[in-house]
Amino acid sequence: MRKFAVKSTALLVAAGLGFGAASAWSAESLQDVMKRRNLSQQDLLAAAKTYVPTGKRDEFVVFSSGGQSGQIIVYGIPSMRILKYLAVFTPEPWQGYGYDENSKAVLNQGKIDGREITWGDTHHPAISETQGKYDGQFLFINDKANPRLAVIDLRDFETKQIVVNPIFKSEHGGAFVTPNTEYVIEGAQYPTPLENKKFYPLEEMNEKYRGGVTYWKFDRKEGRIDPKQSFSLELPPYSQDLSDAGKGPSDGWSFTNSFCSERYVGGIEKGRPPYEAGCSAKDTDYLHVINWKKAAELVAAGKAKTINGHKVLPIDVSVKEGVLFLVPEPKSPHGVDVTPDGKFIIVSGKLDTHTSVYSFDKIQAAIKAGKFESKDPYGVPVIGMTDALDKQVQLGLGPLHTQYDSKPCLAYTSLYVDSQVAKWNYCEGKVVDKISVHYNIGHLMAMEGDSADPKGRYLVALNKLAIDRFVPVGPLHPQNHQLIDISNDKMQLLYDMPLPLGEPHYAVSIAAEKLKPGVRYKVGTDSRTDKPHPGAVRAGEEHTDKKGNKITVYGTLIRSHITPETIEADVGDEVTIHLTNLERAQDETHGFTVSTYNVHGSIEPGKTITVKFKADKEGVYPYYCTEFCSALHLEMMGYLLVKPKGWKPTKTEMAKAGYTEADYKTTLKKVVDTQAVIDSVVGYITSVNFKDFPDVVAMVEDATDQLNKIKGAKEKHEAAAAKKDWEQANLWAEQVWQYQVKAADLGLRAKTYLEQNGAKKVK
Ligand code: CUK
Ligand code: CUA
Repeated sequence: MRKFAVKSTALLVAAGLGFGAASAWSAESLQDVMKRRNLSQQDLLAAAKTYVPTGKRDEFVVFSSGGQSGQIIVYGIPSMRILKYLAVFTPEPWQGYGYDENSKAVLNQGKIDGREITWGDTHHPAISETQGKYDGQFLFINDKANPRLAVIDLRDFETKQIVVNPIFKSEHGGAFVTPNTEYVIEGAQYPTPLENKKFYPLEEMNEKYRGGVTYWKFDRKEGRIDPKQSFSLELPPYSQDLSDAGKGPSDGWSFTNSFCSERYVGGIEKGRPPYEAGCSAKDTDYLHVINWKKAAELVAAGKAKTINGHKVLPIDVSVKEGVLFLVPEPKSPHGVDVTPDGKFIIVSGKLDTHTSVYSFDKIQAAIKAGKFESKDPYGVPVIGMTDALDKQVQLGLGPLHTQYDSKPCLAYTSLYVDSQVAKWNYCEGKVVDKISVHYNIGHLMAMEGDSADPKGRYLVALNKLAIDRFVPVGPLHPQNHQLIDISNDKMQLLYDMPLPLGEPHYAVSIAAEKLKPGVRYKVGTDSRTDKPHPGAVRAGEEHTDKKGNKITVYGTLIRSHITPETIEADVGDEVTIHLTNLERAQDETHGFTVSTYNVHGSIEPGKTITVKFKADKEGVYPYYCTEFCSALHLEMMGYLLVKPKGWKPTKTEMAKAGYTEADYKTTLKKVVDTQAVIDSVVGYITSVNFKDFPDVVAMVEDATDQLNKIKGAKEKHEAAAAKKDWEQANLWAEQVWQYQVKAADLGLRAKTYLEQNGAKKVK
């Protein structure tokens, strides 16, 4: 590093930029900047708390729902820098998601009744847990509109699976995981008949419509949900809302709240009062308390019925076997959040100023004693509110969601109507601080704040409206995520971040060091199945097959070359192109597209993808690499030739450039000079402990691959020179140089990496 710094100073001086120029910018003091930009001390403090200097990384990584985009937004804390959008329920061109066959296979799992659904209403992401703590292995998210759930593998941040809920028509109370990610919970929202495509009029709501909650079995080894081992509980036709899994003492239980337990049916066009009037008439709705461990045993013992091929535990069975109970909760409840120790369940009522703290112990005591105040119309036992409540705390107007601090008993609750965050102590039942946010806050999120081991430090307010916070961009505004420092007694607002991708409902955050994604795949991997791709080939094995009207290309990509460089088809042929990225170097992604055929792939090192299309129009279509991968990226191209029926060639030779012996000699000189650079780099690399750096070993492998190709090209230019074919001789000599340049580029990157990462001399 030091050496590098000295060098760059020397460069600056050489370029005529001495210290005179340098002091011109450093002359402006912090005070000058404060004055010029109209910043307060408080602003500077906030800036210092969020600024992540160039080259440094964030402490936490956030996975935010991307709302209606059907994607997930990944950003860092405290910088609030967006790192990536993860393609989940909707096509995403950059990642080739929905434009190559492998990712289409994942999206196709999300078809409902055969219909392709190209949007999603994502609400709640969840990180996989081990003993209630985030383990950073998997991520789940739900689609409220089209009841679906997706599995994302955090080894490569790619969506691997979408499952469609077999009995719901909408869902909201997911994704929430049980403490060891045995199940992913997904609760319904609006009651409907559970049988597929079954019509019952709204007059039969009470009899024929149902809610429910699904427990998707997660197979951690496979990294996939196993629908066959999954099941649901049939629930009364209340609108089930959010869910949370018990942990610690409450492990084995889960909690799902509800609104509109009135089962009111609106219809203002028929003269009936509207939904919002009828659905908030009663003072209380119901918290569903479910013993999922026992429910799973009952399902395994054959007590479930099968609806649409899915195991469903009927209400009467759940009641008889003691796995389902109700507890009244205040008016139009919204959040339900189990405390880190698993002892309490915190619920807020949107139309109530109180937040209710339920005691799991008390609920259990009432169940054991058989002490119920009543039964609901479906026979489900109702535990008296006072028999279940630990306390109620007045927090403010429109309390919604609650998150937890690393310090015991401290919680944060969003106040939608007040546009505030309340910090409060749920053991003592008192508010300790409040901070205003801009504007109506929905969810809020503290670092790992819904796990058994919250990390404190920061909180993000997920505001529903941004109104006037940002430079206007038209009537549709971005959402506003506001970063708040919670490391001290008083909360401090630090930063506003506009999020320009849907209405992000909920977000989860994890300590950055817990995430250890790979940088390359084993060569020939289908990243969507995690299995070897049948179309993968190694260098030298590339070939094109034609059978009838089907053309299959087994190709490769490596800087700056696509093999093959021409694909010939007859109009009407079906073209399948498999492409393997042979690179081992980190971040050497290639993209691939064929002009006007609406295909695109993002092929990271080692990955194999397939694009497929019908060459249904004659013509000449360039294909090329879409990532600026190297100095000769623009040359990373080829042609798809779609020939009309019965076409015959008339000209059989390519035009010549007219290279001479002198050109050939110049190229040879260039080759010798470049070899000297390579030798010096190789000398350095082998003089240090490069084998201790896996990234460098990968780069050396790539470089060696390139250098190994020189022999064949050299034989060709020497043979051509012997025949005085200077055209061929010069071009093949140029190709030798190409291989050298790529090897040298990798070598220099490896050298810089070693210098910056403290490589040590070896004898
Ligand atoms: S919900 Cu949007 S603010 Cu879908 Cu979690 Cu509460
Ligand atoms: Cu590969 Cu550009």
